[in-house]
Amino acid sequence: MYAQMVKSEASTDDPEKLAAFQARIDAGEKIEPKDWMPVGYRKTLIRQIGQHAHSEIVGQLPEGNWITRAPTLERKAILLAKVQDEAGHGLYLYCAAETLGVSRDELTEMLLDGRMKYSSIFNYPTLNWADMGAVGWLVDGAAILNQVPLQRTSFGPYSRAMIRVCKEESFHARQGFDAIRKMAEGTPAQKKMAQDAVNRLWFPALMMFGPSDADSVHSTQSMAWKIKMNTNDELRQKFVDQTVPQIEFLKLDLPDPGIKWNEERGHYDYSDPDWSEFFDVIKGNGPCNTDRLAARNKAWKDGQWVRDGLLAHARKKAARKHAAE
Ligand code: FAQ
Repeated sequence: MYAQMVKSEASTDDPEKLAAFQARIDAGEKIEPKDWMPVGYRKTLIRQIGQHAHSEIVGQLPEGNWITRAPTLERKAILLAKVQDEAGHGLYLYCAAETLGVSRDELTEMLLDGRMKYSSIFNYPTLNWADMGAVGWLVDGAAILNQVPLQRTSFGPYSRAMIRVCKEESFHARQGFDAIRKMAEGTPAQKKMAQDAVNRLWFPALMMFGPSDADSVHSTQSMAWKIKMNTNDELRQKFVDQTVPQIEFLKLDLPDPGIKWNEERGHYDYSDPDWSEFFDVIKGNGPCNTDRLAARNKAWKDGQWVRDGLLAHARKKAARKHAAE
């Protein structure tokens, strides 16, 4: 259905409509699902919102893995709430994508058979409890920096979903910082775990913002359409500038010897992540890609009877209503 829809729309991209559409974007108007939109705008949104939704859902796995091993009841309750929130974020985003004419089932199938991506960060393992702090602090911290500007994105349903998501993400980042702070201020062994978590997750967190601007395929068009509000490197720099003082506050060592304050630029210099590793991970060759997709495929298969039951119930209800009319 999605492929057919995109094909049938291609002919409508006439220059006058395109110019009028761009004028609406430039004037800061929101585009709503029933408005005319260029086929590329629709496709880009489906790709980005879909990938974002998948990231929220797959992103539950590395943390969900630690719910049963949280060190206290309080930490367990917090982590459980956070992981549930991520499921909710996925649902808001799938709903926003559905307004563009693609179904949640289609999106899920594209994730499961590898046609759609999810964030590279979730292909790294979470090895100890300090990783739960580092994920909340660094990964949700990076996600927030990307998502706050997206509250102003041009597509109405995406923008509104982001407003709800951002409220919860702030709590996620704070609980992560609190958990890592406890470890960093703890016993030497706990401090070592915190340092190890930061060292391992630093570069994968930087990669979340996407390839360098020189290698970003979509940024120019997406920014013209206000599907993206900043370049990848702009947000990455913001993340480094915000996070380095936090690492220093925690009295942990900086995870990159290249981090240095640059007076002239008014920003921290830092080393680039290993971009060959990034491209390898998004091709499916990261440490956990196979496990993550296997877990999602299993969940989809195991849930078939629930979907069948719900559909049968809905059909029965509709038939009863029809008979009564
Ligand atoms: N991972 O041309 P660009 C979260 C791909 S939410 C995988 O620069 P674009 C919350 C990109 O798709 C995290 N692939 O792409 C949470 C493209 O490939 P394609 C998710 C990546 O779209 C916390 C190619 O590289 N957030 O974490 C990545 O303009 C804790 C070229 O790149 C969002 O999705 C990557 N990191 O910019 C949940 C935010 N980066 O499709 C649970 C919305 C790039 O042509 C627990 N998305 N690629 O084959 C965006 O802002 C953008 O899509 C970017 C990428 C900035 C991610």
